[in-house]
Amino acid sequence: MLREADRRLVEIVPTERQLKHQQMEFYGFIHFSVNTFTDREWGDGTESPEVFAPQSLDARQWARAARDGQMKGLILTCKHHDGFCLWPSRFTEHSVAASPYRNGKGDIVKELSDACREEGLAFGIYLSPWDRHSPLYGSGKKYDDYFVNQLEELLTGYGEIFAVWFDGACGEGSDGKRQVYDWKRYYEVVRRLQPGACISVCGPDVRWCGNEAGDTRASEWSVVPARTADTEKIADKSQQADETAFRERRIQAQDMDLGSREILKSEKDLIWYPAEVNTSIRPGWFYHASEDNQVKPLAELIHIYEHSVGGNATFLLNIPPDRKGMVHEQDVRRLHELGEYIRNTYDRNLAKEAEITCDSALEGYGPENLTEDSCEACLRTWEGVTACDIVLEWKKAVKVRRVVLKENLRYSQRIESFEIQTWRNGTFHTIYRGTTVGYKHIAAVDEPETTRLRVRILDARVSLALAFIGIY
Ligand code: FUL
Repeated sequence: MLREADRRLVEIVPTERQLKHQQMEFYGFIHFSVNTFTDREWGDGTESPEVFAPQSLDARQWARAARDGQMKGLILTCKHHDGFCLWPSRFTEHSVAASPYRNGKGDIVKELSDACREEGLAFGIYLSPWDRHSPLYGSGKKYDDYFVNQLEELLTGYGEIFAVWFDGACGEGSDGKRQVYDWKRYYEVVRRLQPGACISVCGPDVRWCGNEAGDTRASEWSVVPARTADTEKIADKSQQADETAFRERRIQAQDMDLGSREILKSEKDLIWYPAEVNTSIRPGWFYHASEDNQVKPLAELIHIYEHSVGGNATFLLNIPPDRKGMVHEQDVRRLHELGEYIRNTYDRNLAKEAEITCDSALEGYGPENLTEDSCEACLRTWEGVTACDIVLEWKKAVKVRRVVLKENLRYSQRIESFEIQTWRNGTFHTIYRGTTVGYKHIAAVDEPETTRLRVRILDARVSLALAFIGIY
């Protein structure tokens, strides 16, 4: 049934750069700085560069571990809140150039960006706007100039950048001064120098999911009120002090629903602003030897992966290198297990072996398009047809553990509710109920044997544009 109010919702679609970013699905965070050596989470900016002394740093090892875990890119904390730069910035002395690392000749941004390219990974940068070392912090334009200079170094010296991650954390300078960031200017610099890069968190392209514990929303919408991208509000909700409790906090109840019809109906301005789920493989963002035995269990990582990538979000998992400059063997092993799980689980799409029919697809946009995983071909229905049945039938019974659905985001995000059913004793039984689909929904089911599976789309906005079905 067509609801007139839905029309303006489906007009909101991703930019090409947002679409490309969403297809990155799963990528890694590298937190590495003086904190690694002082055993802290937030440095205060007084650390001597002398402490920064990794003995056997191997960026190739980080990139290989990430690739083995099925990640498609890495984002490096080029400068964290402590202000220490992992590249020899021309605008400060507080960098690797003043450290014992490679006798002051090192450049970790270069090492990692090269390693990423060699391993076929995309490379992204994290540059903390909050800088506890710089005496310019809190001075207004002077600090902005400093920040922009550093941004320019990073955006011009290291090849293609896929993401620029601006943190919303805290913001107080050493003497209590606060900097009012010139976000507009920062964004212009990124757009000018790296037009393909998404600006995440305190930025217009990718939305912080609202917690650091890996918690996800059951219904994650990418069409949300424009005010969700307000940097002041993002900062308010970000970490205010260095505390474990914050890292463990889950999404607050009042932030669970960002994009239902109910929420959007009174909102004037809407935007496409997809979520990214960020968490660390260990309790902390930085490496602490005391956490070597607290690497997240495989089951937990699989859960987060399937509820983020498979819950209409991207997944940014932090893997912090240790003091030697290596990703610890426990983390390497866990990444390998996760990668192996993903490779094995999603290897053979049983939908390709089924006959697929749909009761209400448009001509030229039929169910035969559903096994090709792309935004080019898709299944569509007439305007006003907001429900449909897609039936898959096999000659020989199959075991089903995962059902993957994807919408064609070029037509926005439409599905509101669906069910998955299988055939038992002559009738269909519901084995799964879901709400949103968006980029991707992974449904975990446990169906021993079936010859038929039915995906029932029960409600959608205006019409349907389904890109893909995967049965595993
Ligand atoms: C937070 C920071 O304060 C943490 O140290 C970490 O970088 C995390 C990804 O973002 O806001």
